[in-house]
Amino acid sequence: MNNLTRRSAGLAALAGLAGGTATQAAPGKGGASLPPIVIYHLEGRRSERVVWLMEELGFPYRLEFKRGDLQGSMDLIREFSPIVPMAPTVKYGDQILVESGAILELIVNRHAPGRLQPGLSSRDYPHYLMWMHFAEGSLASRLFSDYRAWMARPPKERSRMVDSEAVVEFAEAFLREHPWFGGAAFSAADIMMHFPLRVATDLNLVDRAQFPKVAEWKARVEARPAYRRMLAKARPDGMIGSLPPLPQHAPSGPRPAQPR
Ligand SMILES: N[C@@H](CCC(=O)N[C@@H](CS)C(=O)NCC(=O)O)C(=O)O
Repeated sequence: MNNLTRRSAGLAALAGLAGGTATQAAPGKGGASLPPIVIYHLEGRRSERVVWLMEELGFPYRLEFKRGDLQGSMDLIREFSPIVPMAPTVKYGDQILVESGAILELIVNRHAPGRLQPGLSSRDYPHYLMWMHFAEGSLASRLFSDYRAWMARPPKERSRMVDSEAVVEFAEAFLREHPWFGGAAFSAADIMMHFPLRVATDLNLVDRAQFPKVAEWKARVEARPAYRRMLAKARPDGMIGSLPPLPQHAPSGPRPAQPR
């Protein structure tokens, strides 16, 4: 596909196939005014986090993707940002941004003070910040490295290292004590944690039945009106192009003892 055809595909996606535009809303009280936001998106992938956040906040955005066509959506991203084509890629005013966690923190901190995160001096804030970063830094990274390794060679026993089961168990243990990943209230940390915790069970990396608190939390966040609006706009035909689940997850239970 040449550049002109790609551009036409992009325009077609914008005109007809791409998701909707949220209603205009003023940024949170005391927040800076929001520049135009364009979210380059892949259905069912991490870019949903940004759409979901904007829906929670009632902030305007434009969504760019080719409905039902992950490759076509990827081509739109590549055309816009060839160096590191990833979803999400966000046009924030005239700046191009990647990394969903950074994008969420930027929007919340700069444009929605006091919303979707605990107060800076609250007891919940350190946990909130930890989960904001744990989602990609430790959880998603371990899930996908286990997935690749286990696809190549199914495991016979648990790893001695912190594995998929250990990182999901950490989340389960936290949810035994707190209703949300930001502590007392729903926050951007719940938005960050949703994708990897969904992947953990959808790809059969862990045994769903072993993590009832995660399952109950997942049902609660997925019932939120903003999540439902995100689905309608950003995943209108349900999940497409899923990776195949593992035929079996690693045996569960205690990790083998560390070698001396
Ligand atoms: N840590 C990044 C990860 C972004 C990422 O890897 N996104 C996936 C989709 S969920 C992607 O773009 N994959 C395409 C590729 O790696 O070629 C974030 O949280 O935004």
